Amino acid sequence: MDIARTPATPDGNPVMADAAIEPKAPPVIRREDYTPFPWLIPATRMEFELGLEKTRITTTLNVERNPDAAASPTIRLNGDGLALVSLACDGGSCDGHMIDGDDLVVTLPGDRHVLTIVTELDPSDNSQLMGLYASNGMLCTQCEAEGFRRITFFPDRPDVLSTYTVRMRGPRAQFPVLLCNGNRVATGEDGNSHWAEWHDPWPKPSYLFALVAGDLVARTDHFTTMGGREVELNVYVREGDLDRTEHAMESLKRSMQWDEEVFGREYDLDLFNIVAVSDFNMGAMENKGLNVFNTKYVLADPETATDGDYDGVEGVIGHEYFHNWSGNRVTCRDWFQLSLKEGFTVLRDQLFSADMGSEPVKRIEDVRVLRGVQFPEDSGPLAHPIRPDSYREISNFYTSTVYNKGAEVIRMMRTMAGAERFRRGTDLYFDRHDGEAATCEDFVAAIEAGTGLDLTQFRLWYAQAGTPKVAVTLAHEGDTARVKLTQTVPATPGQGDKHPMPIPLKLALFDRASGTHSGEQLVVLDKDSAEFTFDGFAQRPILSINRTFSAPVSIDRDVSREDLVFLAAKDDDPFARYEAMQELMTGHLVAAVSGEMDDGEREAARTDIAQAMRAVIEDDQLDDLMRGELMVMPGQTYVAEQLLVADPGRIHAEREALKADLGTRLAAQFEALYERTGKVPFSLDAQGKGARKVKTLVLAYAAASDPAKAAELAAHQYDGADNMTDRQGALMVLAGLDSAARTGKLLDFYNRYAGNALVIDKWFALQASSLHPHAIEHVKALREHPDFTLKNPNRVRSLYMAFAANPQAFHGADGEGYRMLADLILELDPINAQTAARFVPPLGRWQRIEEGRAKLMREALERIAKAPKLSRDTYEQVTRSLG
Ligand code: 0A1
Ligand code: ZN
Repeated sequence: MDIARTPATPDGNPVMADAAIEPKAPPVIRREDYTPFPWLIPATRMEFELGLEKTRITTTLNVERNPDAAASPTIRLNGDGLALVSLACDGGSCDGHMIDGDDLVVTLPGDRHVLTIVTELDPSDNSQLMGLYASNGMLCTQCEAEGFRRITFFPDRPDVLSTYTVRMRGPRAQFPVLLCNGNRVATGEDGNSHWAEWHDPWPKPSYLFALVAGDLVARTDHFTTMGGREVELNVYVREGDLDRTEHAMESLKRSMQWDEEVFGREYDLDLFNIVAVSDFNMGAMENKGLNVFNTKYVLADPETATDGDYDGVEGVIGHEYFHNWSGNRVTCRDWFQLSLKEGFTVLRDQLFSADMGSEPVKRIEDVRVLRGVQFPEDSGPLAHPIRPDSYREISNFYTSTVYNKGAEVIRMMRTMAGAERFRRGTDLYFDRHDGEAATCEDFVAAIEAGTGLDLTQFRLWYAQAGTPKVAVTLAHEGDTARVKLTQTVPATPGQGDKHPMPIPLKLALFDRASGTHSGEQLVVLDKDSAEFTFDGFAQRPILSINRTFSAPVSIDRDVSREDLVFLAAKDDDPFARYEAMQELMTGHLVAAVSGEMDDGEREAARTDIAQAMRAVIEDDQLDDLMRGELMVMPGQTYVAEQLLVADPGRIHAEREALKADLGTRLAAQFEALYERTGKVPFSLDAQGKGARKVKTLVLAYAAASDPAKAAELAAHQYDGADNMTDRQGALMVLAGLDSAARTGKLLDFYNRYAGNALVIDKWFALQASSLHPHAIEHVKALREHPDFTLKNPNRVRSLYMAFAANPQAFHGADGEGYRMLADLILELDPINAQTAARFVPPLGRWQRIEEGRAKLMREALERIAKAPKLSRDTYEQVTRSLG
């Protein structure tokens, strides 16, 4: 991928480089420049002559003028690195055509034409994994966002919908399975070759196109929809993986059922195929009727997958399936509207997973991701609204902001309307826009009309970036409590001045004497500041606020440790209990790191935290899954986020010190807990999962307080494990300790699972994320390991994402970690630009890190920026990160 090419704006016209930008800067695409495409493509026919090294594609486009767009004498067909073999118009030569940058521009005199385009590719040479590529001997495609233009010339934008008929032909022995979108309508044999023709009756944008050819086997099942349609379901994998597909298939059937029950959405084809591929840039892709998945989100059995992996498979299968309506039947007008499908679909998958398991635990997990990943994004140089205003490379906007904050924004509408009224809104949205390419505004307007809410001011959530901060004070006088709320929306790049947003906050006031409250209320803070009054409190009540995390804001409340201890033990909202525990620990860590604490204060805080943790351990009303959440310490990034400028080394040290202190104070309680949970037999239900979660947490505390004992317990847990969760948990703890068992167990793990790529990924990741003081040296050695390759995104992520998230290793004061990441980015960029660019954000945190390290982080970014040739992806991320 070369940045020198000239992409098209959403209106299909070439972009002139902004003179103010240095010459190598790729152009900026702006949301406000949208214009409809001048042509419609009612039908597309494609013929593929398949080969790993040479694939020839003949594409026939029926084009006609778009009556709703300004007329144009030409049609611009996007291409990306394509060689045009031949072009015909209406069966003969064209009046005129030219190659402009990577695009093909054809002069079309009439109102209707047929264009025939032949292109030729080498899929085995496609390491970007966009377009048509080879993976493990099979051929597959990835077209979102702009990959279709690497297959053929086409108006590669989501508002051009076409009906596709595809014939694919290839050697039978090499590609016994031939798959595409829609239904298989014909097949045939031809000597050693065979072919299949597929027709997708649903008009779709090019980003939903998919094709797969390979030697695959399938788990097959069926689902009968609520309207009585019999759907054949297949999960395709490589031969040896079939016995690890049961969970994926069950998750698919549950997703189909759930979407009918909760959103009234029914599947619309007779076939639904999932294919697992091992080389994939993201998690999975919702191509119409043919979802392509990273193997990580398909394959699972107890021996090789953790409980987290099981949940991941269920969640991602649900996510891709739900896109069939939120994304495919109603798609996006342009890529600025990405959150229209992604925010909504993430919310749908979150609600699904909550219904399949524990609702509060799922909520806590989702908030942890939001605060650990999205909040830092929102407070850094890459901050952008959930509906961005501009981009240079759209792949850089598949972000936690668009996905996770996007989901939170829609969740707030649901909270304000209530689930039932919200459903009326989504029904109306699907009715109004079925078959269309819609905008975020269309979605909000439908929710507004369906629910009766006035969302005028709420629309600011789509336009303004930055995490709002809400300061909360509680005053008490007579028998009245007054809660004062004040919001500030921080300035973000390109957005200096912010307006107040409507912030729905669920709250409850606990009576100090009875320890109960008289009902939860929803207040909406829609001004800079507002006061809410509550009567009937003889004593100052205890405030529980932002219950269930009703708004994606950070709360700055004036609360005593004593009240937090109360809430951690007694709040009837499980999320609020979790929050109180987190706040107790975060408050202490922030004060300790800031040096605002004397020994007496430190002792008092630690005593309170231990008391709260002890209550959690001993509360027999809690299930272990929830207990585990209450025992988790706040993450390093989350603590850093509370500080204007952080010293990663100090945060790490204080965090480990608190862990050790709790491990010591609660040694007896932890031991009893470990013993009880150790007796719970393996099962995939909540009891089994909860026991495993708690067990490994206890080991992690012990590793800080009593490393020798932790090493012994972990080695024992490792040896006796009958599942991956226990085995990986034990090995994670061992990997961080300088114990004799460390090397032996790491070696055992490697030998035991050699050849299983997903498990070997874990082996890389747990060493790269370990607390071991020499973790950085281990990462260097692993980079040279024969199993490491830059060609496989899962492998690269398993080593380097884990490393970049390891505070001690990555943030060493000498800057070696930053240099290593910069080296990786430079080396990976020409191979896989999309994946390379995803490693830039950890370096972009420099503004929030102490001076010495900040300088070294900037140097690393500057070195990348100076590279003579950078992809558009990495160029954009690096320049934005430098600020
Ligand atoms: N729409 C997919 C995400 C996705 C985006 C780009 C890709 O290209 C490499 C792949 C997948 C989803 O939300 O699941
Ligand atoms: Zn998605």
